[in-house]
Formats: sequence, structure tokens, C-alpha cells
Amino acid sequence: MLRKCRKAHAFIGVLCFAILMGASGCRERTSNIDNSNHTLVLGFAQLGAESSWRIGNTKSIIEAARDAGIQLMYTEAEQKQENQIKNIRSFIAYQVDIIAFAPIVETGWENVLQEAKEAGIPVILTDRKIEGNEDLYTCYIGSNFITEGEMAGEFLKKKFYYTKDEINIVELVGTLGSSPAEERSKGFRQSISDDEKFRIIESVCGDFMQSKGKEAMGKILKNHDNIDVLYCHNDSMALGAIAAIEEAGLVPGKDIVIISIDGEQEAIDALKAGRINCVIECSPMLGPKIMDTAKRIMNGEQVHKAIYIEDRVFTEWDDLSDLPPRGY
Ligand code: GYE
Repeated sequence: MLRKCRKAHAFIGVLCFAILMGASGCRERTSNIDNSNHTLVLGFAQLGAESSWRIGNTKSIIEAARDAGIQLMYTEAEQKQENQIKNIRSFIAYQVDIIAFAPIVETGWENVLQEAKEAGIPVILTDRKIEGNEDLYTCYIGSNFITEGEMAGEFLKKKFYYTKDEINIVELVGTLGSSPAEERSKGFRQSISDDEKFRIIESVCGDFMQSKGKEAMGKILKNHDNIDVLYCHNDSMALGAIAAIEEAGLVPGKDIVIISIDGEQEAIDALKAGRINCVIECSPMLGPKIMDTAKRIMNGEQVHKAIYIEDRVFTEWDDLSDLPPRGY
């Protein structure tokens, strides 16, 4: 049994940005924690603040930790893998009970996860997945991005069911090498591959950011005057692209059919206004599930390797007047 007594402020010195919530001070770490007298300490390594989705995700995690009585050590990596690795190492040095993190890309985590394993600290992957050795983490909690890409393709097939002409598609891709970007591309292609009229004429990275989405779409519009569809891997890029489309004198949602993923409030409002045609939901409200799963793991319970959150599809054909505020 490992006994330790450390002050929270000592840890803050180690990290570039950290929020500690809940009780601090002396604690005891065992594999089976008695929740009645132990405050579980969870280190969460967020990847950044690139989109409204991410901001909603962070809020959900902070609130859920507070509600669950879990002490949260929160770090943010400013979109850099090296920062995220450094932050996870700090959690290991502090000997937190459990680590959760949203891996910015799929590869390059073996060493740090091996270190966590050797230190006996379980790891939850949240939001994004990694490639390779499944023994290095306990479970994944998040959406199924292949399904999201497929749902985008299904909408397109319905929308253009009676059209025989070629449909020219532009894709704005999320962060290269990240699981949502890889899988949303893959699922979409799988879905439209059985109909030759669908042609992806450009696929450009917008890094999940509004500013980059606008910039990328602005350039694409200069090179093509035959775009029928814009498929965006997230709402932030779609909202940026919409601005570029309007600046080019075109009408978003009419001249160019727009499909986006996430379901943030601004995108739903654009859908209702006819400026987006379809939004695939990807819920960032993962906090309660993460906290519940962390408690189960620390109680020695078996959890599923992949815990998927169910996502919906909102289209221009739906009555969305009763849809409650999205919260992100
Ligand atoms: O779609 C996007 C964010 O990893 C699912 O990352 C997440 C994606 C989300 O920046 O808005």
C-alpha cells in the first residue's frame, strides 16, 4: 500500500496550467478504494480549446467531477501532443489514482502509457482513440466516428436520391492523424462508395478550427465553381466555411449543401435558418460517464473496453422547434 501526503500547490508548479478541484491533502492509494473515506484523484489531460465542442467537453468534465466528489487535476495542452505527454507524466509523478485524456492524435502514446501502467495507474481514453496496444489503457469513452461519417453519407444519398448528375463534394477534414478525422473520412467514403455519382473533388485539413475552415474554404472556392456539397468534420469549420461561401456571393445550404458534425447551438441555429442542411450529433457531455467509470474502475469492477455514446442526426426535414438548448 502506498501512502502519500502532498500539497496541491506543489503540483501546480509542475504544470503550465492546472485546475485542482475538491479536497486536497493526505490520501491513500490502493487498487480497491473505499469511497467512503477516500477522495478519488483524477488527472485529466485535455488537448486544447480548439472548438465550442471542446469547451463544452471541458465544462462537462469539471462539473461532473465536482458533482461526483472527485478531485480533478485538469491540464490543457494547447493542441500539442508533447504538452499532453508532459501533463500525463506530471500526473504519474503525483501518483493520481486514475488518468483520463483526450489523445490529440492516434499514435505516439506507447511510452507514456507504459509508464502509467508500470506506476499502476489506470488510464481512460476519452473522446478520441489511439492506435495499437489495447493493454495500455482500461477503456475508451466517446462517440463512434465511423458511424458519424456513415450518417453523413446516408443523408447525402437521401438528399440526392433523384439526381443522376455527378455530385461534387468538398471535405473539410479535422486534425490530421486524429481518430475523429480518420474515421469520419472513412465512414463517409464507405457510405457513398456504392454510388458513382458522388465524387470527392477536394479534401483539405481545417484542423477542427473555425478560422482554418474559413481560410481553407476561401481557397477552395477560388479553384472550383462546381461545388455541390460541403462535408465538414465539425461545426466550427462549417461555420467558418459558411462565412467564406457568403463572401464568395453564394448561398450556404442552397447553392452548396452543407453537412456538419457536432451539434453545437450555433450550427443547430444555422440548420434551422436553412444555412446548413444536416448536422450529425457528437455529444461532448462525457463528464458524468467518465466519473462513473473512474469510480467503477477504482472499485475493481470490470468495465467495457469501448463505451460508446449514442448520437442523433438533425436534418433540414426535421421539426426542431422543441429541441432544448444544446449547452455547447
Ligand atoms: O468533433 C471537434 C473537436 O474529438 C470529437 O474535436 C472531437 C472533435 C469534435 O475539436 O469539434
